[in-house]
Amino acid sequence: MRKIYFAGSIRGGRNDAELYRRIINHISRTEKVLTEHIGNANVEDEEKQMTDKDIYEQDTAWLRECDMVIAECTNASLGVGYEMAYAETHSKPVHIFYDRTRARLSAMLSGDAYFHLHPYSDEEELFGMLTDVLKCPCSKTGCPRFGNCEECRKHHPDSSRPRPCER
Ligand code: 6IA
Repeated sequence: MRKIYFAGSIRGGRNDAELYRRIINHISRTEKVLTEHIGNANVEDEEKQMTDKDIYEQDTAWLRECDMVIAECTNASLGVGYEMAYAETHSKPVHIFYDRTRARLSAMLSGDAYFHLHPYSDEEELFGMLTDVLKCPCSKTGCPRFGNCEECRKHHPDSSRPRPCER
C-alpha cells in the first residue's frame, strides 16, 4: 500500500474539515493515509497534547517517508504552503486540489510548475480527478503528466494504442 500524506488547513481555519474527512475516506479505500487526523472534527483539542515542535518533527518525518502528497488548498493555510515546499524539496509528487469557484490559489503554488494542479468546480469533479490520480500507473515512472489524464490523452493522441493505464 502506498503512503499518502494528506494536507489540509488546521489553524488556517476548519471550514472545510468535513470535506477533508470525505477525501481521506476516499483515499483510504486503496492507500494508507498517514495524516488521518486532518479530517477529525476535534483536531484542535487533540493538538493541545502535542507541542508545536512535536507536530513539526512528526509531519516532516511523514513528508520524507510518504510516496505522494495530496493537498486540499481551497482554505489558505501557512502550514499547508510550507508542506508543499518541503515536499518539493524532497522530490515527492504533489497534487493540489482546490475549488475554483471559492478560491484563487496562491501564485506561489500555481506559478510553480513542479506541482500538479487540480482545480475543480464541484465534488463530483474533485472525486473523479482524485480517483484518476490514485490509479495513474505513471506514479512509478516519474512521468511529468502523472495523474493528469487530460495531458496524458493529449500526449498519446492515437486512441488505437492503449495508454499506460489502459494496458
Ligand atoms: O497552518 P495550519 O495549522 O493550517 O497547517 C495545517 C497543516 O500543518 C496540515 O496539513 C498538517 O499536516 C500540519 N499540522 C498543523 N497542525 C497539526 C497537528 N496538530 N497535527 C498534525 N499536523 C498538523 C495536532 C493534532 C493531533 C494531535 C491530532
